Amino acid sequence: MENLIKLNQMNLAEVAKKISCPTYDRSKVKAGIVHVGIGGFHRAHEAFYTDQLLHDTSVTDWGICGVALLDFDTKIYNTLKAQDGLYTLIIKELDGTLTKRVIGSIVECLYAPENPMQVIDKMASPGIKIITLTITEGGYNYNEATEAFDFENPQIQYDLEHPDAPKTIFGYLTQALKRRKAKGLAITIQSCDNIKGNGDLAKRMLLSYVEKAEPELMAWIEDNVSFPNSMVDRITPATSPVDISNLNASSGIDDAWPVVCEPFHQWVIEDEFKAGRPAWETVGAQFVADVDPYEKMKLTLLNAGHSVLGILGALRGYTTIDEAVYNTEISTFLRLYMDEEVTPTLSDLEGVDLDKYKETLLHRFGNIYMKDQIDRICSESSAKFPIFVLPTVNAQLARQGSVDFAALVVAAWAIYSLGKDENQHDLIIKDVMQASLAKQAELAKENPSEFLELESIFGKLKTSETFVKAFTKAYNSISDNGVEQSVIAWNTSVLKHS
Ligand code: CS2
Repeated sequence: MENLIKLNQMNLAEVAKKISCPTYDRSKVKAGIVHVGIGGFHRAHEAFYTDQLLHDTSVTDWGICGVALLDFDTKIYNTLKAQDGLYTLIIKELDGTLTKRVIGSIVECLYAPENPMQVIDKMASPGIKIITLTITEGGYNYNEATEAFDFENPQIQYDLEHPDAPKTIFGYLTQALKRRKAKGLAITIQSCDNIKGNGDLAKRMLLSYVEKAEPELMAWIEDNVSFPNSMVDRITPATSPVDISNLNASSGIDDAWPVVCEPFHQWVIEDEFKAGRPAWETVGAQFVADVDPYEKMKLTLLNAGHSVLGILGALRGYTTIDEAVYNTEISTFLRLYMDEEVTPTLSDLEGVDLDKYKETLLHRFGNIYMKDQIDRICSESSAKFPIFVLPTVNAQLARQGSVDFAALVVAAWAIYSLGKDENQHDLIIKDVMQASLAKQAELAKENPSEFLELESIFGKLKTSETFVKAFTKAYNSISDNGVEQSVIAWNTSVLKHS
């Protein structure tokens, strides 16, 4: 297309004639935050909140330095670098309107594989007060079976041997903290991943590594580094080529990688910041003493809800989440799962209208303009199920509540792991444990509970007779009758009693 204006700092005044842009002076904004993991979610969430803050107030010391940590992140780094950290956020409203805005809060970008020391120095510099992380659920290197840090991971072993050129977040943080200790500079490390007690886990995993790598840092970290827990929320599908071409054709700008998201956004954070923090509450974040109830609610209802729709929908041959929602049997199944199995485990949510929350979730999932990819939702399910679904199963087993709906979802995942949907089309499975999942899925054809042998996912679940029975029944039902008929049978079994 001709005459598109490239989105970058030099062209910002021209771009601003076409699309809403930052009006604050970006050249005065200094990075006070290093953020690791500059994927879509960070750019739709923390960077969005921070952009609003820079907009609405006169602060200049809370810009973001975005770090691409993995080789895999080359493309996003190159794109953001070429655009001086600028990108368009496209909010897909429920009525189909697109609200577009150029976000300016990422004022620096670094690519760790190219120059690890530059990243360590940046993390250790006095201007940086917070390091935030979106490194995915699997990124914390936690092994569900041993309930501990996974020292077997070859990358961790590499980092222990190459402290000055690490590859993992643990190597980077340890070296940065070593330098901060020498300068007496406290800091906050804030996880923004979907994990219950994300700050606590980040701390526990980091300390496990530090104890081996630099034990003399342990006491200093206890006193000088805080790890607030937080709940983060905004559905952010992967940007599609159509999103990019529509934006550029309609606005006349050339943005190589905009981000698309839903209008809803929420951020609940524990107020534990060792070196100060931005006033994110002025732009809608909530600071609370205990984030646990919010996180539990979000992970077990929203994220688990996604996995339910994703796995069942994938087997039915759907490609987007809204397709699964508009299959009323599947959405009824989801609602019953939420009501019958999740809600009884969420007893301590003071002041939250759970019914309204669940209702809102179904509307959010049903946003037909989002086209949220089922592939995205099902990817890395081996890291997601232990956080999103299995805590509900364990809590229900402990209180002798029903696990039938959860068991059907886990059974559907076992069948999904065979790699074909119900129309015999290949499924694209992206999972670091794909090989083991496929192997157990094959064995499960003979004996369904073989799938539960994957201890790093399921822990001791295979020893629960109740769960194994429910799982086997569900597995056989899906194998014999398909997802739709099974879901109908499960729904009916609850509805006829109510
Ligand atoms: C999704 C999340 O990855 C997933 O499975 O459930 O990415 C979800 O969209 C976000 O957590 C929403 O806040």
